[in-house]
Amino acid sequence: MTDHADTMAWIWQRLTESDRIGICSHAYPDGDAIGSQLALAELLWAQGKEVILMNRHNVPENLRFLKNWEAVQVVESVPAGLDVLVFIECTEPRRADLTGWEQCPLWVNIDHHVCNTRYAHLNWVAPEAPCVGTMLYELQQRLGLPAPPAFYEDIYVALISDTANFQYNLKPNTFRWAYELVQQGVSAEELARRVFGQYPERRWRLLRMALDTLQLSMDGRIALMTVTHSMLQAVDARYEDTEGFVDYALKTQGVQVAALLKEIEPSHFRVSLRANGRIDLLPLAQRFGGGGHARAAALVLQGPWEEVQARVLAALEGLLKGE
Ligand SMILES: [Mn+2]
Repeated sequence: MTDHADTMAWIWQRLTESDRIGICSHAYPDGDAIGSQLALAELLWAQGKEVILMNRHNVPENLRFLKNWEAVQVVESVPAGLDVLVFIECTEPRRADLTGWEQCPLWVNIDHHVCNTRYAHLNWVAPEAPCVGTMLYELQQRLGLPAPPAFYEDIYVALISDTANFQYNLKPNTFRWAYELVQQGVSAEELARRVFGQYPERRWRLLRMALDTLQLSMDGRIALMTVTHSMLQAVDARYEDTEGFVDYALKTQGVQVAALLKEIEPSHFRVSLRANGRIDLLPLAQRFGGGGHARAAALVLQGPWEEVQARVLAALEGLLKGE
């Protein structure tokens, strides 16, 4: 495992030398994004720092129990006058979907995606980490930084979000971190219930419609599912309500790759890809301007549904044929 001790110490030093610190994450933030933003903020607040937390989109409803979640602002532009801007979980600055970031004099990039372009002045990229949250936990532990109880909860939520409650990204360290966080007083069952067990009814109405679209191709090795814009409107649902839907497609006997086509705006699809086994989705996602991890990647496509579906299917067939 790469030793990031110097990088994290250097980043922490530069942060503590700054007064106004901005922390942003990617568009449509998830549990790792929000948990990691709040965790880093807790460490900096403990040092008396001014921290501005911001994202392009709101905190998902199921995470609105985390301490200080209200501090995360929804903005289109990074405010002026920051000393440093930290990008959490952004493979490239444009993943944050914010303007004005170029004005900030110092950029810090903390991420665990292997396809990260190392765009910042200070880059800490740890593809071996199951989530960004555990990177920040390592920073806190190694530097012996004081942290409030909320810090450990934030990290745990990041960890269960990116592992889907310990189904993916499981290495020995994953369990060591979980063990240590529970030892710190984190209530694992309570947090799992909060994050995965309190969904609004509209999610199930949407899921029912989405499951109706499930179709298998290539002798059942490829599964495709769709959530159209009109489905979202029919149950007054939003993008975050589709979180985890693609897993149902993947968890079908014989399926090796699954795709969920999410029509966020008319003819504007965000495509989530998942793979079982040794398939690497990343090159495919990158060919379409997307990114992610080997077994979980995403991309954006424009066009009518039939066309988008045909392109995704052709790409996945090519992948399985080894083209
Ligand atoms: Mn992540």
